[in-house]
Amino acid sequence: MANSEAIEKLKAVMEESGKSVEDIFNEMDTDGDGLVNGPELFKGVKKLIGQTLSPDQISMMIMAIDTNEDNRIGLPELQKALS
Ligand SMILES: [Ca+2]
Ligand SMILES: [Ca+2]
Repeated sequence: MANSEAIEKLKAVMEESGKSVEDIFNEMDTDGDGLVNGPELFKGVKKLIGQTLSPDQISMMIMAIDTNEDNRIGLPELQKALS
């Protein structure tokens, strides 16, 4: 599965469940530090869309979403990716 597909699926899950980007973000940010890191994204994608991504796919997805290059996904970055 390509990253863009994972992002599209997240969007679909969000729309179908009536969740906001913020809800999705908070579900992924399990340690509550306001950023989603690799392991959190891996678990979040697995939980939300039922897909197990490889570490490479997770890195690529972070690179695609991460605009300030801190290797973490912030809420504004996820909002941009899912809008
Ligand atoms: Ca976190
Ligand atoms: Ca970032």
